[in-house]
Amino acid sequence: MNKKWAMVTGATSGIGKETSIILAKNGYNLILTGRRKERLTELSTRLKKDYNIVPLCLSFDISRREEVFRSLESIKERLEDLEVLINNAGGALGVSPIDEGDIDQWDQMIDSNIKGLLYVSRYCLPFMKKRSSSHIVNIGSVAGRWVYPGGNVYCATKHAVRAISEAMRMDLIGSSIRVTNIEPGMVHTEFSLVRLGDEKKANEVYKNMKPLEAKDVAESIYWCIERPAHVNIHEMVIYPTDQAHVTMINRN
Ligand code: 8X3
Repeated sequence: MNKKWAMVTGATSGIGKETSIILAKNGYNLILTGRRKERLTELSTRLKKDYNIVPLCLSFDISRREEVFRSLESIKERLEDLEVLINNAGGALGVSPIDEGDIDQWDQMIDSNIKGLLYVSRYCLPFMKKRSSSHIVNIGSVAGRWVYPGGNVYCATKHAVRAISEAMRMDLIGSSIRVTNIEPGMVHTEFSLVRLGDEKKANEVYKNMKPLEAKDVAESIYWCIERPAHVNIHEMVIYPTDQAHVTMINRN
């Protein structure tokens, strides 16, 4: 039986949820975090039923530093065993041009996608560093490599995730911690609904094309984690076949 412990932030939906399922299926013990407590409980019940894994669930808002540290502090003995950290929480809000952007949305993206990732990593890394092997997987985006109209601040946060991933690798060399930055293109999750706040508009995004599913990305994450300890996949860009570049989509 695999006794490894993994933590997934933003486990309540999309890529985070599918990654949690794949990890549970493969015998990982899990620490799941998210804002929506009921969804964490629902997922936890499912994982117990299907895979006999009872996750440790922590409900907090990743953008609130005190909340994050208080929650992680409450399970700090468990973090001694943490081998895999999936920094998945975050998202996009809005597509306004930069001169019309909603500043609250900017703050929220910066606070979750960058600062939240840093808070969790900063707390967990000293524990992970003590292990003979461990792995941080940051969920970046193709928006962390290329910018597109209306992407402005969201793209900036994902560029930051890429920079942080590179910095982590440099600062942690010699510690046996692997760092992978996963960079998906269009994935069919709540992503567009949250970003646009409108179901009809969100459906338009994926109209007449076949996007990635969260499970496709989760399987790729799992593949990276399962490489031997001396193999570190630095970055993985995953587009759907119908998307050749951030703004080039086949809808025929
Ligand atoms: C999600 C991909 O292209 O909508 O991060 O920015 S994209």
